[in-house]
Amino acid sequence: MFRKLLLLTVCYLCFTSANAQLIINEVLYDPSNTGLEGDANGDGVYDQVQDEFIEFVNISSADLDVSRYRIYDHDTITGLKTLRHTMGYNLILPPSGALVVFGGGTAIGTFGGALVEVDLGTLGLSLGNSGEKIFLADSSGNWIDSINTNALSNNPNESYTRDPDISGSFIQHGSVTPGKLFSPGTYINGSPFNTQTGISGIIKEKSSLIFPNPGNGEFQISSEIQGQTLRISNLFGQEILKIEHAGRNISMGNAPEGLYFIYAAESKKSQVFVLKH
Ligand SMILES: [Ca+2]
Ligand SMILES: [Ca+2]
Ligand SMILES: [Ca+2]
Repeated sequence: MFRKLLLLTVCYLCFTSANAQLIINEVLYDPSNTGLEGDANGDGVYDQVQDEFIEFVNISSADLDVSRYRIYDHDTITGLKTLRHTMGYNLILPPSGALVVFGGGTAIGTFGGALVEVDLGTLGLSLGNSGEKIFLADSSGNWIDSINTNALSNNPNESYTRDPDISGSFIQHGSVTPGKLFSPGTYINGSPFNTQTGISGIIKEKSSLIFPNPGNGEFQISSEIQGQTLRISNLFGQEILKIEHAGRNISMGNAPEGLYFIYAAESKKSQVFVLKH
């Protein structure tokens, strides 16, 4: 009987704004606590907060800037919406590109080339296992999408995903692919949504806003973004440097070696670059 229930398409309550370009496609609010079954972020540790995730997909036909989009849930006690996560800067999703937000920890894996965010707070996304309403808002606070997990709340120990992806109703992931409990950043079958999504895709754009790249901390920027406000962030969306009226030369100071995004606000130009010391 239980299995039969799993196979039923679950009725759910959600709204999607008529103009929504970003939709909720998969939610893991109750990762399995059996061994490492629930280790969705791939860091080798099960954590009921850190391994929660929400997967979003850009359903528009154009690049979508999802910087500073926000995730809320509905507090059943106060009746108020509670902010759970604010996206970082420089998050540009191509058409059909996916974005995954994990509750915490370290996201280890390719996740289909999706953009990946990790919440840095101790509470993570705090997705309730007993049902709640989860909301997505854009950077201006407009409500974009939501999902009501009350109809889904049966301690599933796996994600709920749209089936078919993007257009379908939410059902338990393992009822589509037995034994596969979630698919952050990919279709249910593991295929990437858009291979041009994420860091590898951005690098392939061959943008040359900053050079030399890789560099050793002292860079020059192209004339097309000079004079603009530049934001430089790490791969977790944390802004580490903001430069207003940028001149030709920029210094990364004591920033550690790694990959960074540079984002020019006025022209909405962005590029990944590598800092080496
Ligand atoms: Ca939870
Ligand atoms: Ca984990
Ligand atoms: Ca998925």
